[in-house]
Amino acid sequence: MKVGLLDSTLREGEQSPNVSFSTAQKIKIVNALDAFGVEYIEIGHPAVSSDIKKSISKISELETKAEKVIHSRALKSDIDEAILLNAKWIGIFFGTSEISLKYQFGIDPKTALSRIKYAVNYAKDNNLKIRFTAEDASRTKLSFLIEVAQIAEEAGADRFSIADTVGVLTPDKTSLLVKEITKAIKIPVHIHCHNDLGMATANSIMALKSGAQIADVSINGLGERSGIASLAEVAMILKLHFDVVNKWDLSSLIRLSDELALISGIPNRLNQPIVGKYAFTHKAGLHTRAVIKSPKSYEGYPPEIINQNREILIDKFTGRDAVADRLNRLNINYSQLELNKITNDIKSNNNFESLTDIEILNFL
Ligand code: HCA
Ligand code: CU
Repeated sequence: MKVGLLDSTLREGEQSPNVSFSTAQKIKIVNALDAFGVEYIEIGHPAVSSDIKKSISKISELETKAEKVIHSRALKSDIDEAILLNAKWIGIFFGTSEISLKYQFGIDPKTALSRIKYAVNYAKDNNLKIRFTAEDASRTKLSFLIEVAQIAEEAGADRFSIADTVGVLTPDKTSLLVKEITKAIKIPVHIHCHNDLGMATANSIMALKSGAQIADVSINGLGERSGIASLAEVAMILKLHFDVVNKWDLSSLIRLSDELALISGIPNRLNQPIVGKYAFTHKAGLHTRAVIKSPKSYEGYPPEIINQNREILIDKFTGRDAVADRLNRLNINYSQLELNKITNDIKSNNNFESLTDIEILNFL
């Protein structure tokens, strides 16, 4: 499958409540994303604030393998800012649903089409590469969305992005939508999925499977409200289940995620898929016994791929094998009789927290 990722941690991610990155933090994130290997990095929307504009100007100077995209409304003034910042790629967005036309712009569909055409034309005349996004595409009447996509293509857009701005798509609806749009235009299609129903990752994967070429993601899925699709999830699924050739460094995912949790102040859930502390922690006696024999028993993929730790808890759920495994790791000699006794003692201990090595040794 020929696909790629656009990371929007610096733009969409910074729209998370109470999150703001310093320029130094943004530079660190850009370098880490570039080392990971994402194909595009959205570096911010200059019109939002003067400090965002300053950081975009600094980041624009960085040498990266990834293409950097500057975000912009369909307004001459926004596009001019991007030109002044030496943008190569601009991401122009315009809300196309009836709700957007009525409440955001107060205009009719014909006026919307002419604004889109003007903005894309203007950016093209200034030699920018353009990704045009139909904001709220998922709630836009399909016939109008197709008109929008075709006008954007005609006016010179290089890419067309479908935004599920309020996260209402399902995987089957995403697939149908992407198929209709890819049939109607020749330029590559992108997908931007919000996670309001917890389906951003599934929808992004379905979009790529149905003909979209780039999926928008952010580290830890940060973004407005419940955020967007998570980089770790989309990248892992593509690597495990699809024949992707991209050279993404999966082993850096945990570090990226931990660092972002720290600087954003938004921690991962402990049981977050892939990057959560418990993603490879085994507890029930039956599970731990099987995992000690073969980790595959209760792991869908090996944690080693992403430098994640495997943990086997010792508590009242524990069986003899897990205790023996832990004692062996600690280089402790024991008889079968001792092992039985420790296991029984641990199982009758009602503490709900799992035991540390020291606490286990105290049972000897
Ligand atoms: C926004 C809305 C947006 C835009 C996506 C894009 C969305 O916060 O400006 O320009 O590609 O979800 O529609 O994030
Ligand atoms: Cu968004």
